[in-house]
This record gives sequence, structure tokens and C-alpha cells, in this order.
Amino acid sequence: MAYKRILTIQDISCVGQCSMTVAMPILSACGHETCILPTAVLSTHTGGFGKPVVQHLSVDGMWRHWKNQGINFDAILVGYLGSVAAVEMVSQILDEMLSPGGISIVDPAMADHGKLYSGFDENYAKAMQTLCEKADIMIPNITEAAMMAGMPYRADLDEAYVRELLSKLGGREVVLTGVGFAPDQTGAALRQKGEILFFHHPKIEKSYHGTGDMFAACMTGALMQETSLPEAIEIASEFTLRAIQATAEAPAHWYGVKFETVLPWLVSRLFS
Ligand code: PXL
Repeated sequence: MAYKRILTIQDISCVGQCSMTVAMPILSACGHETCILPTAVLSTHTGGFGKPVVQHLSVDGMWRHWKNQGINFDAILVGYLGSVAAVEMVSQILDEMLSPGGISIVDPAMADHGKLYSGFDENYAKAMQTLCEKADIMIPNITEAAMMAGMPYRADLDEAYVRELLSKLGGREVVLTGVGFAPDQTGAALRQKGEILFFHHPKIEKSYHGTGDMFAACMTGALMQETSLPEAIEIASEFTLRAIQATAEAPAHWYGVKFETVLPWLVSRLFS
């Protein structure tokens, strides 16, 4: 079993089961030391609780302190950041805080269902695109990929559209989420070293906040257990599907994903 030091940089949504509150337990369950840099604290996520209370945090000094102490990270996982200033800071962190051979993974976490999340604008989208292009692996959904590729968003996908999206995206390795070619299908597509691989899974009709954050954390945790990227995608896809199934059985749980009930499955999938 590998034991890596992973830094995750994203917001803390105190209620709502997404971003940091999801990434930390999942990375820990994957057997890694998990360090955090929160760029903002919100009372809830921005997806359905009304207007959250938002505090942007000035955390520039924190990573500089780590740097002075000689601390670095085997992987850095980036998600929702909340401000252009935070995106620019993270760009510097990716340059300076990875161990030799360390991996940067950026989920743009800025848009879904054809539009930007509330509070984000063109400037944020452009800054996040630059960050994604710098990362070793980016994990956009279809909306984010279409914005970054300069293509129209489509809800009904076919293979030609997905291949065109992947060919127009910059950056190195791309894990595109939410890829399905039939109403009852979802999955992912991986662009790696000029090749494209598709992963398909059954789709559950309901969609929940935080599923992208869960997927990204699980894929990162599995990858750092020295699985291949395709295998890490398989594991993260099954984990996410199982968590959505558990949530769909609990209609009052509309705001996020009941991933906790699936952590025992994840641990045994990785370690037995
Ligand atoms: O799940 C992505 C996410 C993270 N953080 C905040 C959000 C969202 C999605 O809406 O609002 C604050």
C-alpha cells in the first residue's frame, strides 16, 4: 500500500457535501495523508440553498510557510476555488510545491448543465482554463470542456462531438466526465498520449451536487495507490455510481451525495 502526501485546494462548503468535505474523507479512505488549503468558506454550496454566506480567504502566506519548511506534495488536487486571485495563487503553488515526479490534477469546478456556476464570469473561466492547461491531468465535465474548447454545449452527445471536444482542448491528459451516448448511459472519456478511451456506466436519472468532486478525489486517491489512470477512472466511476444509487433511495437528501455509506466498498476495492 502506498502512503502519499496529497494537498487538496478548494473551498469549504460547510453544509452541502461537496468540495473539501468530500475530498478529505475520500483521500483518507484511499490511504493517503491529506493536507488542505481552503480558498474560501461558504455556509453552503451555491446550488439550491439560497444565497450562501461567503468568506474568501487570504492563504498566500500559508503555502509560503510550507515552502520555507521544505514541505512538498506527491499530488495536488484542485477544485472549486472561488476567485481569480485564488486561481492565480494556485498556479504558483503547482509550480513550486510538487515533489519531483508529483502530479497535478485540476477539476475546473466552474460550470454544469450548459452554464457557469453563480458568481463566476468570463475572467474566472479564462483563468481556470489556463490552470487546467498547466495541470498534468484536467477533469472537466462536458459544459466546462465545451467552454474551454470554444464549442457549443450539447446535452445530447455522440462520439464525433466528444472526440472533437477532446481534440480542441489544450493541456496534457484529459478525463472528461458525464460522457454517455444513450439516455440510460453515462461515463467518462480519457485522452492520454494521443489516444481516446471511453468508460461507460449506467446512468441514474437524478443529478446531485458534489458528484464531480467525489469522482476527482476518488480518481486521485486511487491513482496515487499506483493504479493506472484507466483503472483509477473505473474505480472512481463505480464509487460515484454506488453513492448516487444510495442517495437516490433517500429523497430528502437532495443537496449532495451519500458517499459515506460507500467508503467501506472503496477501501475493500483498493486494499483487498
Ligand atoms: O461541487 C462543486 C462546488 C463546489 N463548491 C461550491 C459550489 C459547487 C457547485 O455548485 O457551489 C461552493
